Amino acid sequence: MKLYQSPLSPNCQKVVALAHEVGVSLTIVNLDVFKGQAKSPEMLAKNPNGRVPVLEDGAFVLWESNAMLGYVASKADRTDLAPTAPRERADVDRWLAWSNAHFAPAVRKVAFERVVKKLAGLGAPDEAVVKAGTEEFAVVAAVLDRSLEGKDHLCGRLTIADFANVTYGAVCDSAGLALTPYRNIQRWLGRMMDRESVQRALLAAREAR
Ligand SMILES: N[C@@H](CCC(=O)N[C@@H](CS)C(=O)NCC(=O)O)C(=O)O
Repeated sequence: MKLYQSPLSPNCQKVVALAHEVGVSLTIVNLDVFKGQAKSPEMLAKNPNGRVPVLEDGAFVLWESNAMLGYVASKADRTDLAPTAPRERADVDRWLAWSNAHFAPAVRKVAFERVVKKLAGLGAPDEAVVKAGTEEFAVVAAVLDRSLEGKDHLCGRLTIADFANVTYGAVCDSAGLALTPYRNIQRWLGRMMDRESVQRALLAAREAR
């Protein structure tokens, strides 16, 4: 399988981490999204959204990182990570949707202003956006923290829901989003970041900086 990606993107890192976790081999093609490489005619033909990641498995092309998590887990026959029983599946789907709709947008808002702009030479952070993102983050982090009470993983045991959220959790520190008030998130994030699969994905990202 081939993954078109940007190493700095949490959406790409989560797919790489899961692939390491389940032993699926990925051929990585790095694109410079700041130079518009995700929006070249060739890439737009693969993903009309002009974004990464894009996964190619033979003639099958898939975009949306959380869909990729389900696909990669299924290819590896890991129904423990992507369950099929209706309620277990729905629980995992809930956290995939929540990540896309709430957690990722809040973290991304602040990370873009404070981390990406610096890396890409896009000027100073817009403090109004940072403030709005930080307020959004406080709401979603409280939800995540409460949901992790008494649990090692989001759905009770390790699933793709943890992979969907971990790389956004991992970016909080460098974005200046403090996790100190959220003890359950800290414990869960520490547990996830101890996994070799996650470490390998994040190391590749750091090396690319
Ligand atoms: N919902 C999509 C979001 C993809 C996305 O926003 N990717 C960003 C990198 S994290 C991107 O390609 N940005 C480049 C651009 O918008 O030009 C997913 O989860 O795959």
